[in-house]
Amino acid sequence: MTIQRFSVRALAIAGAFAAGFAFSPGASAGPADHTGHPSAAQQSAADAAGFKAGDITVTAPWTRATPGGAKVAGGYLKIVNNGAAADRLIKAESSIAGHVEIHEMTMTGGVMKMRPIMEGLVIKPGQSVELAPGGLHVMFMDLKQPLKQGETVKATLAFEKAGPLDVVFKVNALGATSTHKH
Ligand SMILES: [Cu+2]
Repeated sequence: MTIQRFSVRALAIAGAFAAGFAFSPGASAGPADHTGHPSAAQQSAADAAGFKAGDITVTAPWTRATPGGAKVAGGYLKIVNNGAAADRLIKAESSIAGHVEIHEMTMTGGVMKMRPIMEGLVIKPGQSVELAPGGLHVMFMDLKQPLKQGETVKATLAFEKAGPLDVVFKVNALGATSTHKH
């Protein structure tokens, strides 16, 4: 039931993307206006606080710019479970990808291979799971357009208990290995 409800909502969200809604963090440095839009400072605070649904908080989602013709891109983020029960990341969707998988890296015969986690990614109560290069990651498959540095990618993560959670991935430079910028 949870999955069905998520799918309906995700479709609605994908439609909103298609309508051309643009997300531009830090585009304006002005003070908060009176139209209800967050100021740049408020947006930065929201980014720092992360994306929350129920007991789940997701922080710092990022991906990489893709070379021309690339059809896949990895997505990285940290998931914190502040609840008293385990939760699972069971699904992810984005309008920029034909589909999105949750992958882990495994060493097989000395070769690192990616494997979809079909049963979902468990986040134990009071613990966090980091999706990072070389390990767990979200995989955007069948990319519909190249990812460009400085842009953002919207996606919806679905948790078994916390439900759907809309997040925004920052697109870092081609070859970037972390979110740190100095
Ligand atoms: Cu992968």
